[in-house]
Amino acid sequence: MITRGTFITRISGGIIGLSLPDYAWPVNHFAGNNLPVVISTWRHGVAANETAWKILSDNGYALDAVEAGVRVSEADPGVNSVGYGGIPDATGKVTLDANIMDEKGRAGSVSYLQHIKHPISVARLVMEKTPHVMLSGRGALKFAMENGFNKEKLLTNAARQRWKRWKTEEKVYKPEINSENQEGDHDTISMLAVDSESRICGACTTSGLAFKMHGRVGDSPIIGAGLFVDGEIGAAAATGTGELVMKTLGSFLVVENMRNGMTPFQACEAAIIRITKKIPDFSEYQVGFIALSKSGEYGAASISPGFEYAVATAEFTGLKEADSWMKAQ
Ligand code: SD4
Repeated sequence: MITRGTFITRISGGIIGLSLPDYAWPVNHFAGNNLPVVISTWRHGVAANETAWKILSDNGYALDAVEAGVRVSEADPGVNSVGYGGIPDATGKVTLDANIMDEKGRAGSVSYLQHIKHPISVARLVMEKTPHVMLSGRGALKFAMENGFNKEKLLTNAARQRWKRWKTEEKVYKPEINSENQEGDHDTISMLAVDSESRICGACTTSGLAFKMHGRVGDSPIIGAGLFVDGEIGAAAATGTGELVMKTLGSFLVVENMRNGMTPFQACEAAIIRITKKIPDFSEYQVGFIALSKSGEYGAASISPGFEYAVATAEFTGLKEADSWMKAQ
């Protein structure tokens, strides 16, 4: 377990010196001995990683791996903040955000997309087939349908029941998604992978915060907020209350921290510290970052305890819990 002292000392060492710290990492820093590596957010990341790993271990491309991986969560009605089965907004509509980036810095995203089960694949097409980075709302839907995607009903009975209960019992939008009171409402999947040829890519897909205001778009489709990849350095992605991540451009910050010499774990911690400095009521929210370097080192950090992330490497497959700012206090 880390203490407040070590948490802050490590960060200030990195910020002041902008160089690697001169001590061994006791916890939560994982060296990349072998490529490939894939990491993703939350418990459902284990199944998603499994699909990604099949591609990676067959010397496949990291971009194919992250797309195929997060599609597992998008299709799973039990994952209630992603794709099919996602909890709707305050008006009962399932609206989706997704973002994908490759090792060359190319990016594609969709926001406020309805009726399409796999927004990540639409985002990839935006990246590969258009001169743009982001398509939104009806335009994104039209683009998807022109490219062979079918309109589907994404609101499951279970999600509809949750929404009905929320409408009658709670009515007001409460963006509190701390791990203690989450009720499973925050399980966006963000996935980062580096393949055996050192190509690093990332994907992020979500139905956003449960019962959000109609029209609300979160951090997940915003390049540099929910996801950022720099093929020379590494990649980072976020989960949690997107408003905090957007206001601090969290994933970009994590990658820049790595560029300046921090390890992935230290870079995530520094981005969490930035949130605690800039956002007065940060402790009411959960945010988690995962990061992966081009050489396969990885790490994660969060505001509150309880943020788990899934890892698949040749040596380890399973879940790890990120160090949290709250626990370190
Ligand atoms: C959002 N960041 O829309 C997403 C939600 C999320 O885990 O990640 N939940 O703000």
